[in-house]
Amino acid sequence: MNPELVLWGVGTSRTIRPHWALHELKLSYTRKPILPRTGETETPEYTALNPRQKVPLLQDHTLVIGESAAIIAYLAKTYPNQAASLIPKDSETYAKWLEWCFFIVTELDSTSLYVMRRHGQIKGLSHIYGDAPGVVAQAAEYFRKQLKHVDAALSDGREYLLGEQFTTADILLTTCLTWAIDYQVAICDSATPYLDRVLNRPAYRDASAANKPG
Ligand SMILES: N[C@@H](CCC(=O)N[C@@H](CS)C(=O)NCC(=O)O)C(=O)O
Repeated sequence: MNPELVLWGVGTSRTIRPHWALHELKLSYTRKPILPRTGETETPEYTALNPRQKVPLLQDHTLVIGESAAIIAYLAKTYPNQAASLIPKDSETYAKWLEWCFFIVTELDSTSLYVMRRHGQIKGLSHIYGDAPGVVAQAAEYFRKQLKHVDAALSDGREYLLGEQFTTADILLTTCLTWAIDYQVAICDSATPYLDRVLNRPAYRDASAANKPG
């Protein structure tokens, strides 16, 4: 299938994920730089596409797909190229990839960082969802506890989360690590050289530019 890709959404740790995957896979796409909580996700045009009124969202011909982790997994499966496939081929590594992706999205993102975002004061949305300093402190502590599993994996010196291959799990992990740093949550030691490696990927730099509003 020839890609005809349109990506909606910029400006957040979630929206950069599909921009990054698209750049890794060297796919050209139309960028729709709408932002959350500006009313842009609530227009009739966008609501018809995504009744959940969230970004990011990808259109590929007639397919419409939301959820950042699902979008990048879809792109990886559908549009691998010789330089990058972003998804493991053999079934054992594929199973571990699935495990890491779900772990990162549920434990690091939704249960920890997003709770801090909703209820915290640092770049947070407590004016909408309520101020809850105790909950925010617990979420940060929980993030640090869950990060020990990442630390244990990266401490064996592997280049990427699944070994030698850079995958969408690295995109998810990196965006959670930079998000945590932004919230002044200390990350584990092994994540520092890891971040140096992944943040220097040309596709990441291009995606950061593409993820900027405007
Ligand atoms: N689990 C979803 C979360 C999407 C999400 O919450 N997006 C936020 C921006 S990061 C949004 O669109 N918020 C709009 C709103 O709440 O009005 C994903 O990873 O794509």
